[in-house]
Amino acid sequence: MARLVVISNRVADPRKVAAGGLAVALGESLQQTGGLWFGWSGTIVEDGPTGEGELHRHQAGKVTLATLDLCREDHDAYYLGYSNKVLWPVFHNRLDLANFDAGFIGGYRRVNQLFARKLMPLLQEDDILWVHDYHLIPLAAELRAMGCKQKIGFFLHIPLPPQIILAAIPQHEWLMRSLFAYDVVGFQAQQDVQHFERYVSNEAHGEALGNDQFRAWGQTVRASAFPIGIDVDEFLALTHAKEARDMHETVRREYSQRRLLLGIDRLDYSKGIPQRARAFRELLARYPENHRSATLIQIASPTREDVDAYGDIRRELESLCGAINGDYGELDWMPVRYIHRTVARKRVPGLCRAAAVGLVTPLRDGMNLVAKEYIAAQDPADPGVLVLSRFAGAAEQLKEALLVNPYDTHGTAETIQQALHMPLEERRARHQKLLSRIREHDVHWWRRTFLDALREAPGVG
Ligand code: ADQ
Repeated sequence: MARLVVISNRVADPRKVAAGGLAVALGESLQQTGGLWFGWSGTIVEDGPTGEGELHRHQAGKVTLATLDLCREDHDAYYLGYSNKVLWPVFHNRLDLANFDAGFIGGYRRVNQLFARKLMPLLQEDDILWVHDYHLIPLAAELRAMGCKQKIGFFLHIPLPPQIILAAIPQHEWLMRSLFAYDVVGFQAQQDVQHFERYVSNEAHGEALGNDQFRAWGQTVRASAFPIGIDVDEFLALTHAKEARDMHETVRREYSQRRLLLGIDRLDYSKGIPQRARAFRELLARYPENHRSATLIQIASPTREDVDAYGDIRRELESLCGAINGDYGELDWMPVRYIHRTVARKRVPGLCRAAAVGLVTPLRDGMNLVAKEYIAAQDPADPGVLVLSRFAGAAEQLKEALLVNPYDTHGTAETIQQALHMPLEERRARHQKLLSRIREHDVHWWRRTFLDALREAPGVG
């Protein structure tokens, strides 16, 4: 079978149990097939020349990790700038947080060109390449310009916004045109494919040819939804392992008289954490029966702290949690436990299992794997209830969750109350269906269907 080459902004040792969507999802996949994983090393070279970077290679089991240093100027424009101040906010419908500084695009192009230049000599003739996420949209176009004939697939982990929002990016046409240098473009949800189709027909004056084939700018690409999943068996094994059981025990003991609600996220404005806290406050205001009982544990891991909007969300959340505890707390009960930290991955299932309600309420999310992890961690005999935002890609699949509009504080509070009072029979029935859905479309299914589609693509060679 052809060697798999994965390219993503960050590279993680697939043998380590790391926190973070992509590392979790791809690690095991690469380890199984063997191959090359290429990306930024995480090292920033102060005062280094732009468009240059030293390449490092490590062997991690069957996988070669090839990583590249970036100089400060390139890193700041490519990563902090264009990726995280333009593409991330706009793709999550947050034009208000976007900064269209004209200086960012140069760094973004330069780093994509650098990636292409350093990757080319490492490629073998029958490799297949799988590029990940918004940092690297133009990578295939750069590789093709250098003569790369191998099949190249792209997977966007975040949502594709509607045409009218995408068009706010000054370089939107260049970005979308870059996607046509790939053989297969994968999105998380059907809705993203619809946005792609609208853009192609209205903005690029192209057309949908049927069978997920799209034509524009004289090129054809396949674009389909490949919703990412988790490794359900691995997560179940983690759930039953000692660390998770100990965590479960500790939490159960500490909160023995309480009903727990749990949120686990990166502290990102897309995750709707302040909105969730407000819905929880509304629950306490409307239903005093929950006083001294309902307790929200919110674990939010630090992320992208060099970007201003992340400092703002942190301050907002801290003051909100403080206010809720001040208004409703008692000497023997704090309604919100807010923890600004990453929990060890081995403990996450224990926390999930102890929570009567899982709150996954992003304002916008490509998929959201926490929703799937919460389901996998439940005790089938007495499962908790998942409250899920309709704006997460996961909502297209997880229809038996209680879906909410996270902007609607009142509606979300009502749904949380419903979740807290759901009869056991209904909880079991919903959980059983949800579990079979995440089993059917797990991470192995995702990898297989994407790579099958890429292998079957006609290719340019
Ligand atoms: P992320 O936005 O990072 O990923 P998500 O899908 O929620 O989001 O994955 C986060 C992972 O990190 C989960 O495995 C979760 O358990 C873990 N995690 C999050 N916060 C944690 C914490 N405080 N402590 C410990 N572990 C924590 C992007 C997209 C998503 C998409 C994924 C995968 O934004 O929409 O689902 O990629 O494609």
